[in-house]
Amino acid sequence: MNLKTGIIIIIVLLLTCGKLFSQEAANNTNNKENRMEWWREARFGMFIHWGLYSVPAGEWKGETGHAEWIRTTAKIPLEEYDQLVGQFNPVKFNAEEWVKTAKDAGVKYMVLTSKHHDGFCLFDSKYTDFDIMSTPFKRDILKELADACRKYDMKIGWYHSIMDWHNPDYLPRRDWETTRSAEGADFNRYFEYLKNQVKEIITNYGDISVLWFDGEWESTWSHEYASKLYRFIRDLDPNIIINNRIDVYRDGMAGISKNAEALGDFGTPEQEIPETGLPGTDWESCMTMNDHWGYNKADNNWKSSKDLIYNLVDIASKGGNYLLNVGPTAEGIFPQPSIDRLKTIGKWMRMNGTSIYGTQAGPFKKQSWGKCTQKEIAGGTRLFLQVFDWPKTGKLTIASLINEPVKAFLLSDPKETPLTLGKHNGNIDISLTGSAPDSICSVVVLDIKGKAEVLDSPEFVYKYIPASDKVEFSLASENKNPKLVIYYSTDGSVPTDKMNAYTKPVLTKLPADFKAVVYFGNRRFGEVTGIKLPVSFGKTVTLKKEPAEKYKALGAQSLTDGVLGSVRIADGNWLGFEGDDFDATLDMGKKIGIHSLILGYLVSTKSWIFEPTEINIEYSTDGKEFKPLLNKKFNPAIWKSADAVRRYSDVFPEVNARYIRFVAKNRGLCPADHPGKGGKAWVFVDEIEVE
Ligand code: FHN
Repeated sequence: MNLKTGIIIIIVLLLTCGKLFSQEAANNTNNKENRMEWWREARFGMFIHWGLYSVPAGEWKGETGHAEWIRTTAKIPLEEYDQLVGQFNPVKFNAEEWVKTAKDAGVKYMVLTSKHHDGFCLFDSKYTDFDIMSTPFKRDILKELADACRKYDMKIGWYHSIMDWHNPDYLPRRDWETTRSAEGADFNRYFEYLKNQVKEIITNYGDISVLWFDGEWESTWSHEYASKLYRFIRDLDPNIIINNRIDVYRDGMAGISKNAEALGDFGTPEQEIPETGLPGTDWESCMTMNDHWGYNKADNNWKSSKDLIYNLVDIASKGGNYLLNVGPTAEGIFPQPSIDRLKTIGKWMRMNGTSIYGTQAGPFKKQSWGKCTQKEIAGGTRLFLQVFDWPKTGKLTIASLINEPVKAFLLSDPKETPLTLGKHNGNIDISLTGSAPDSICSVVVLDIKGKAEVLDSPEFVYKYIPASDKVEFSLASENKNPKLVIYYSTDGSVPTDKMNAYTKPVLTKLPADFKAVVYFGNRRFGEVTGIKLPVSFGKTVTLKKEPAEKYKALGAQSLTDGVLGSVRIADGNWLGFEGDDFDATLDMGKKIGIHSLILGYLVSTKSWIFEPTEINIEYSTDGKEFKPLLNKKFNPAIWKSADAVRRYSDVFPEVNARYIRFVAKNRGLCPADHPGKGGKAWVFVDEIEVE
């Protein structure tokens, strides 16, 4: 064969392979769109954590804080834990009852732990005796549940843990299992065991819709193993939906894969809901009803039905699925508090489920009254306005929507009686006579022309310019809409289209009172936005002691960045001090007259964060000699309070100062009548404001 012919053959082969590869990639994408269709419609699933750990029900040798992790958290030797096999006899288990309870709650799919980290299998496995058939119960739970699901048109999936604390070939051992040798352990052999059992659970029980992997975080698991397992499963069932925990790229509890090659059909936020939607990403927030996944008889910290419905609505409004967990008892029944909540959710879903099922994320970043989902309809869009706070004014205002409204009615009104529509400042007003149809969340339907188009209020960023001791306001993102004009003011007056049109960053002196408003054409649109910044904004703060590594925000500069922390302790704004006082000195850069100040702090006693026992403030012109300015003492005995962001503020006769020293004294230890008795107490501080 001459060189030319050889080259031609190679080119043809490359082109053919390339075509085949792109065809396969295209097929896989099409497959994914097809297999995800029901899941995206479903929006609401039930997680079930059940196994040997349900027998101790969270208690071991007097400690009651355990659950499905009990073998590890209570450091139970294998032989002792295996005794539970003889005690697991869920005589009250009735798969049809479970499925009917789920269906009545509006659940569209169920995911049961076929095997959790402890390695115990709720199914009859050929590859181990550490399974349900070795218990007095001797019935295949997966079979009974799968059959019941099919009978009631419920999708079924299995949670399956990669990590396995029982199989001798799984590595690593628990660090406290010092007497359980890893000699002879062969992880590749464990991988074969894992594949064999995955094949059992997805081929022995009819059509299985979801594989929910977990326990993928240990060093022995890898993208290579994940790829082999993924290929193995896809060859067995191209339509089964697989979560991203088959692979190793999940970003912790936020649950979203942070790598383009990550395998899995959906992300898995755990015990949290993303701040915003994640366009183009399928995701499902899995959450407990109380504080444990597996049954814990002492855990009565149940979320209210209102909390659970809020979560369901919030998640759907961001385009995600809600996988709500139930931890059945060792007898095989759902805890009554779970049943009660599921009933309340079901009642709400029977009236309002069309605002959840088959919807997409709403078009708004935020609406003050609640959440929103949307569905495409002929000639336009149907918005489901999920109202948590029923307007006392009788008027529901929909800000920043450009579309023409067509009609509105209460979802609870079978006659769809039209509600009166009005407009002001570019907002749409819907008149709501009478009381809220639902005490938790009432749904107003708003049909609009075309695809929802939202004009969010302009987002300004601001930064301190030390050289000029001024602040610069600039748009957070370029304004791409030529019909949109932003007007602003820097003296606190309400901007109109007769004043400053924003064309470039605005430099203004401190204190600043910056306001902006959007005009669309000649119409004002949405609300006036803005921020007030004190003379202390951007100024340097020196800390006597650095905050704890875990709660250091952006360091001292967080204290004058104009952003006050929230009740979410991990919101990245707080400076946290464990056992130590907060002691900081603000440098105003020059001597100025001051007459008032604010110091923000957080109270969250369940997180051991308490009110300071004393706030002491001094001032100085030279940074050496300080004079007393303010002192506030608090009563450490009165520590019980709801979570709150507090601001100690005071005014005083004007003094000349360059340096102001703030000390917030830490109580030191948790109170004797606090669960953390004797543990180190925290002080959380944010945002110093001086005028
Ligand atoms: O360790 C497990 C835990 O027991 C539970 O199964 C949750 C549910 O998603 N997943 C792991 C913790 O992230």
